[in-house]
Amino acid sequence: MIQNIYLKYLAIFLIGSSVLSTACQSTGTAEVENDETDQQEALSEDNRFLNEPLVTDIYTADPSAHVFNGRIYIYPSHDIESGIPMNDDGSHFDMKDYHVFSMDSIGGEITDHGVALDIKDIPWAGRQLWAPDAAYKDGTYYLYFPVKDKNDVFRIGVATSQSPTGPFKPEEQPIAKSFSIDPAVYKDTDGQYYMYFGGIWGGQLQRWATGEYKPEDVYPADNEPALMPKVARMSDDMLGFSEEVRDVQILDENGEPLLAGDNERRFFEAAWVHRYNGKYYLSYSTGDTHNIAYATGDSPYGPFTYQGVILKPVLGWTNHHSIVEVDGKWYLFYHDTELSEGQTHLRNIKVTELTHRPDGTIETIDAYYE
Ligand code: FUB
Repeated sequence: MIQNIYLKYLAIFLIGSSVLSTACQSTGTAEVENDETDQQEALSEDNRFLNEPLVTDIYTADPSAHVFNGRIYIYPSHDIESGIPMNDDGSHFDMKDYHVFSMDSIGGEITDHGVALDIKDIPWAGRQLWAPDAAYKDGTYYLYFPVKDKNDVFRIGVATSQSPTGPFKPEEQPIAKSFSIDPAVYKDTDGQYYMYFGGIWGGQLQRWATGEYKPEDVYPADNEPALMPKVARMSDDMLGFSEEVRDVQILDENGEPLLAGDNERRFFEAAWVHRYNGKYYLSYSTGDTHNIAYATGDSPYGPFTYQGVILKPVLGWTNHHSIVEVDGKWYLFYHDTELSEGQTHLRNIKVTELTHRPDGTIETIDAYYE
């Protein structure tokens, strides 16, 4: 997950130059000290963050926001200092529990409801509780979460509660036929629920290209279609899939799949779906180019056609978001690393308004202001 040289380019970005995205390739740890110096300088020169952290006493990331019974609930990752050195598999993201937060309105006081699920209570879990999501159906709240199993393979689990804030009781086994990371569960207007998931690199999606797990990291060539996020309709009991997992196609303006070498636009992780004016919007992180991008389509299964960038790179390496409507306005929940002054694995959640233009396109958000 981490590519240290990004910090150097981030400093350039902060003082007004463009991010050199194609240069964001890992060169190991030799440049860390210089990179950190650059970032400190960038931070001290001009603190121009568009929004403030919502939570300041613990580190939080990957915010999945929902409105349940008129209240806003946020289901984030809970970042901690793991002491594990950074690597491209994201081993330093070694999270152990989830907290749920709530607010009665955007800008209102935020409540931390404490630990909602602890890794020690998940019978099949090994390590690394990554980005979760939640859903509600028929009186039960469902928390969906990715975690490595005891063989170090990411799977997606589910836990249930009668309360949106938990505590959540995990099922004994991961969701059958689930794999990789970043579950996002979307409820369609007809009452059907769909789970989108997947993430490359540390998220292991590339290991499932054949439909079975292979421990080698094999990626498509640059001129081949990129790895796509996955989708499956949820079963009535919300504890599993009711169909085979499918690819979600993301197409370019010519109707061709985005290519693996199209790092500026192709899917990396953090899929999210919302519906606006009858269109389905699939948004996601482009990972090593650090955007939240989006594509639109006419069905929850896609295909989706690439449209543009919702959120430009933030302070930190990862970019991960959710989009939710609250009282007729749309909001983007996201994270950056303002509180930890740029430490990639110590993030903080934020929220900002999102605007759909009359033609349905979304205004690009810059997480810094001029
Ligand atoms: O928080 C751990 C991982 O970092 C998430 O699962 C990814 O989406 C990235 O934000």
